[in-house]
Amino acid sequence: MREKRIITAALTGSIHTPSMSPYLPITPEQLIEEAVRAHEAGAAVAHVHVRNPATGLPSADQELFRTVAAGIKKRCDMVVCCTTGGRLGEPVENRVRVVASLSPELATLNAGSLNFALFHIAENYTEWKHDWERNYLQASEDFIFPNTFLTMRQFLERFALQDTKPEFEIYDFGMINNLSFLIEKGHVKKPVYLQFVMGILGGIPATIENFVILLEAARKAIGDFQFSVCAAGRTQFNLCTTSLMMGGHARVGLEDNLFLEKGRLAKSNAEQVAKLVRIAREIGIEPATPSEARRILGLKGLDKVNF
Ligand code: KMH
Ligand code: ZN
Repeated sequence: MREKRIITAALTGSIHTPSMSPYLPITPEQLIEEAVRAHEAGAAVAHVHVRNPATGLPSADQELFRTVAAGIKKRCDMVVCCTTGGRLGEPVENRVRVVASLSPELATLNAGSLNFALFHIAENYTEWKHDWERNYLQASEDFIFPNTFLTMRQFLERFALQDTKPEFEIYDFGMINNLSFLIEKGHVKKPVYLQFVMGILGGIPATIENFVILLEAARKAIGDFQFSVCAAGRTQFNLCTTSLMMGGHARVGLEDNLFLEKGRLAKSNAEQVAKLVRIAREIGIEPATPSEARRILGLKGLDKVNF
């Protein structure tokens, strides 16, 4: 039997802006459609951010989250993984609200603070569809993504109340220590699920060498765990393939990379999922179904969400 691995589709995120690709999903209808197509291509998990449907500005609106999560649930049994990273500058309290309101099976928990810089991406574009886009990106030159120990502890308390599993986003080495501390103090139950987020300016560069060392450091500090990787931009498929080869899961999607290959925009999240599934099958790996993903990650089940 082939090994089963979880593919996550990060549908839209809060980094890319509408001017960068006509294929970036914005409205709830587009997000739902993208999730369903990604599922058909082999993704078991949809990582969900929402955007203002009129402007594309990343949003923390609970009704938008509910519409998207419920719309996905109506059409397929994917695991919905809600963001608590939100968008640049969103108050911490707003970011975590989605856990209490939707009680998802899985949600991100960013495992430390970092400079989270996107201003350099703005240099590649000259024409903007919306007024907010350029300023949003440029403001990140002076932005710290805040995830203090207090924030992490408070987020974990909310997650525990809902039995929502945290997906720990690890952007650099120090965050492994943060997580190990939270486990030691009893704030986090094992087994944990780690998402290595590589290639953000402010975090660790997305190289295979760095990934191997990160993984080794995490094993020393935490022991056994489930892990996945996502990588910004053109390193996406190299790192995802490496993760599959090293026993991990992988996340693709337009949140992390707008391209399918150099110079060719991905026309959908599903195109990226399908590419990773082709690679996976070549090396004897089969994408996990949502039920298999639930078993692998130990999730509470789709009947226990509130959407
Ligand atoms: N787009 C970054 C904020 C999250 O959503 O919480 C990485 C991320 C984290 O996916
Ligand atoms: Zn995200």
